Amino acid sequence: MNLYEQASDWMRQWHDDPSERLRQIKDEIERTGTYSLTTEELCEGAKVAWRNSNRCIGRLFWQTLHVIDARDADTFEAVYDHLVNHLRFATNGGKIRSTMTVLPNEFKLLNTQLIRYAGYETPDGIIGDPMSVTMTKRAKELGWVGAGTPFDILPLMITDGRDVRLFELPNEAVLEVDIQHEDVDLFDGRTIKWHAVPAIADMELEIGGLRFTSVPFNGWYMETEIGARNLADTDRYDLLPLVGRSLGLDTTKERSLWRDRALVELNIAVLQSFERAGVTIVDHHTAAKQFKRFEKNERDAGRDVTGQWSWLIPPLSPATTHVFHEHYDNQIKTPNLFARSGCPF
Ligand code: HEM
Ligand code: NRG
Repeated sequence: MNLYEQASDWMRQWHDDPSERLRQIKDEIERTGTYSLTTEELCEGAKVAWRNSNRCIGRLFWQTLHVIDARDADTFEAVYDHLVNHLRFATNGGKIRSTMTVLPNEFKLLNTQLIRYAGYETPDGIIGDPMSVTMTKRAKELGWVGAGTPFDILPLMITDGRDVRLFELPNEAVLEVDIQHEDVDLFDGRTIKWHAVPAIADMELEIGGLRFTSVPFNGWYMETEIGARNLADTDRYDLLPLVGRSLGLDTTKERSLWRDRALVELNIAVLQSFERAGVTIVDHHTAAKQFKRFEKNERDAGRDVTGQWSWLIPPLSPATTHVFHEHYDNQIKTPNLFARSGCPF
């Protein structure tokens, strides 16, 4: 499809009578080779892009996305201000709001998420998040000096294609939650925490054939993302052996299922801690039920539900949710969110 056909496909999805708008777009494409979206078209497109995100179990709430049109930001400082304001608005003291900020394509973020913990290679192994080792090296090359704790927040790295500039996030804009189990000290006195807001910064938004390459967005966490992956994976914080020992489990025999028991208690600790701190989080059973309502809503609206099964199933007790027993068609509809096409480094 050429650009006009893609524009036409999108305008027909939501305008009752798109003919006048399509005439304008045709004219604009003939004159300039491209066209621009109104703020309303952009905001609606972003919501539909979430609705079409096949890997996302949180899509019931697609209509509640807050979209901030920041396409007019024209300096590094303006971009940085928008990003900090995004985090403040989205965090909302713990009552998390699903938010997307659309920045101009001239500026790109090198970060994969607005908030990520650094990972340092040391002779005694990695300190912090192993997933961030490359990003941390890049920040250090640019002059950043981290404190060296397991939970140092990486600075934002913003580029305009020529320069890369570093910006520290203000502490007050980054809400964090101490992870503590109500009944057991799972971490032998160590401080383990996670940030409240997952804010993906490395995906591109496509609407009507146009690509928006700097569109950080967030919702809230499902507990398994933290408790069954970030803190548990052997190539992330790898905490299951410590948790297993703290629970007094026999970690010498696989058939004691100590990993599985440790995983459940770690996920309980994540849920209890976020709840205690007044920070929005969803457990995987509730998320699956919400996703079932989304599937029904979509069918009722006359739309086919698309999904990517291997991403939709939760990594903890998947077969206890309906998602595991369902088949999903992974057809890609647009508008949608796509992995970043070019490397911004
Ligand atoms: C992926 C939950 C909001 C778009 C995911 C995943 C989960 C999830 C559990 C899988 C992540 C993984 O395995 O790493 C939620 C919840 C939300 C939410 C609980 C609460 C409101 C949003 C919003 C958007 C979105 C607001 C976009 C506007 C996506 C996309 C992916 C995804 C594009 C795939 C990411 C990738 O390919 O790496 N979501 N989500 N989600 N979600 Fe959501
Ligand atoms: N697993 C990643 C985050 C991926 C997206 N998850 C969400 N998205 N909940 C992690 O940081 O653990 N969201 O927009 O809410």
